[in-house]
Amino acid sequence: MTRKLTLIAPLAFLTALAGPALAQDAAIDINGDGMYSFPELQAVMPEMTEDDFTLLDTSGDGLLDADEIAVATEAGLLPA
Ligand SMILES: [Ca+2]
Repeated sequence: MTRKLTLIAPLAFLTALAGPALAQDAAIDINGDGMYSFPELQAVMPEMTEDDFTLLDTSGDGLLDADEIAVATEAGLLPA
């Protein structure tokens, strides 16, 4: 029992540490590339229009990277 706990504690610590780096939601980022495409976002937010997406995609590469997702999430435009 004690041995099991000593294994779990460091794992929980690592998970907490990795948390903030993983800003992307796996439920949205279907292909797991760490970025949101318009179809991926529209699948979970049907009200999202291509114009909305273009506003969020400040670099204009057609994908929302971690920085763009963070800005949109802070602005309340994407689910946290
Ligand atoms: Ca982009």
